[in-house]
Formats: sequence, structure tokens, C-alpha cells
Amino acid sequence: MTIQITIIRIEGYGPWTLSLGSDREARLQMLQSRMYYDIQRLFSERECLVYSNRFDEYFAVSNGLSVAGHINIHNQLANMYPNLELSMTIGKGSTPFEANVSAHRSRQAKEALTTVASIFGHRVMYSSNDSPTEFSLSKSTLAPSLNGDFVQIMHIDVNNSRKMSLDLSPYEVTCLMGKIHTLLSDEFFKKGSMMFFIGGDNFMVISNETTKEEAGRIIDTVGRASGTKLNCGIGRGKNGREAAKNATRALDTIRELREKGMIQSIYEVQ
Ligand SMILES: Nc1nc2c(ncn2[C@@H]2O[C@H](COP(=O)(O)OP(=O)(O)OP(=O)(O)O)[C@@H](O)[C@H]2O)c(=O)[nH]1
Ligand SMILES: [Mg+2]
Repeated sequence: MTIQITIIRIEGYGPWTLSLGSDREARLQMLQSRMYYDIQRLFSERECLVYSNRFDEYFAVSNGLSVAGHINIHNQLANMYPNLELSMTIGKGSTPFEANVSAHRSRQAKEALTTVASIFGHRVMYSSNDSPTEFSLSKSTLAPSLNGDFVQIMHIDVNNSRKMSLDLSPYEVTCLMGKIHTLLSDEFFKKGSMMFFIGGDNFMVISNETTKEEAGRIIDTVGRASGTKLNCGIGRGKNGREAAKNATRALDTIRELREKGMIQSIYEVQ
């Protein structure tokens, strides 16, 4: 089962930021927030979901989005941000980490998928359906075990963090979240999963090959090590938005069950 990831990067961003002079931080933070908004808007309209990676790079779960769909988004962003060059690199793999490595290799090899925009990816197959200047992301030439688009996402959240905030100051909560982040991402990385902090006490893991049992062990271990209790909703779908919606629904089900006195830290919605 294949997951497709698109890495969106601002090309030449480092040198460009230097050209703004030293009083640049507020402007950069505003630009990065606005750009994340626009990237999330354009991808989520097409059933994808985007995670901000270190604020200047974005990971989209892009299952189902064709090269032509990427070109369309790229063109809209190019019109909105004429001073910046954005690139998109598409990778596929059986685990999210593999998809990220595949994208990284294609970018390094400058494997362009089209001549009309900075879009890179493994040239799986030349398709007559696309324009002569464009390569498709057809699944048909992949190994049979990799056939079929599929996304699994886990939505992890700290149980009752509001109570914790009564004892700890805001900055102490931030330090604790940082610790939980490191512990969780190290464990999920061992399974080929990629995890992103999404705000408050929430994390999302793109977790295609990680099982419910493995996730259960991870949240137990990390919960013990950080002195917290973690809950984990697991969702699947044919695209990023559907999988995330199911993961969040699963997490909300844990809360509903808790209201009824049924304590469960992991729940799965197909
Ligand atoms: N990104 C994201 N953030 C959320 C979501 N739900 C809550 N948050 C954030 O998480 C913070 C804490 O909210 P909760 O997790 O509901 O509070 P809690 O006290 O931990 O309650 P339980 O998680 O139900 O035990 C909120 O202030 C928001 O910042 C969500 O679905 N997505
Ligand atoms: Mg919580």
C-alpha cells in the first residue's frame, strides 16, 4: 500500500532572508504563516493535508493528487508569491519515511516531472494521458505490493492537559510538550512514520506501516517517561484529509467513552 508525500520548499530562501536586512524577523514570521495558510488551503481543497515542517518547508499527504493537480497549485502560489520560487517534490513509498527519502532523492537528482513548473519526482512511467512535457505518477508500474493508495494517520493528544496547566506555567507546559515530541518522534521514526506537532497538546503521525499494538506500546512508554497519559486515535482513508478526519473522530470517541467511565487510550476508525 502506497503513501504519497509532497515536500514543498522555498528555493533560495536562506539567501533571500539575508537580503531583507537584520530587522526581518517579524516580516519572515508573517510571510511563513501566510504561506502555510495558502498552501494548506490549496492542498486541502484537493483532499490533501499539509503539515508545517520547521516553518519554511511543508509536507503534504498528497495521495490522489496528480502532477497536473500539483502544477495547478504551483501556478496559483507562484502568482501569490512572485518574489519567491517554490518547488514541490513528490515521493511514494510503503512507509511515510520511504516516501520522504524517495522525494529527497528525486530532488537531488533534479528529476523533473514537468517543464512548466518546479515539480520533481520519480519518473515512474510516461503516460500518454498527460501532456508530452509531463510525467504521470501512475501506480501501475510499481511492484504489486506497493499498489493501492492508502493513508493511515494517528492523532495523539495529552489526556487532561488543562488540569496540568493549573500546576505548570505556560512555558513549563511548552518544555514538557517538547520532551513528549522528542520521545514520540524517535519511537515512531523506528517504524518509518513521520510525526508533526500540530498545536496545543496535539501531534499527528503519518503512520502507514505502524500497527495499533505498536502505537499502544509507544504511547504507554512515552507517557510513563514524561509523567503524562497519552491518547491516540487511528484513522485510515484514501487521502490525507479522510485519514485525519477518521483519526480525530477516533480520538473524540476516546473522550466520549471516558465520559461514560470507559477508559481506553487507543481507538481505531477504519
Ligand atoms: N491542532 C489541534 N489542536 C487541538 C485539537 N483539539 C484541541 N486542540 C488544542 O489542544 C489544546 C488542549 O485541548 P484538549 O486536549 O481538548 O484539552 P485537555 O484538557 O487535554 O482535554 P482531553 O484531551 O479531552 O483530555 C487546545 O487548547 C487546543 O490548542 C485538534 O483537534 N487539533
Ligand atoms: Mg488533550
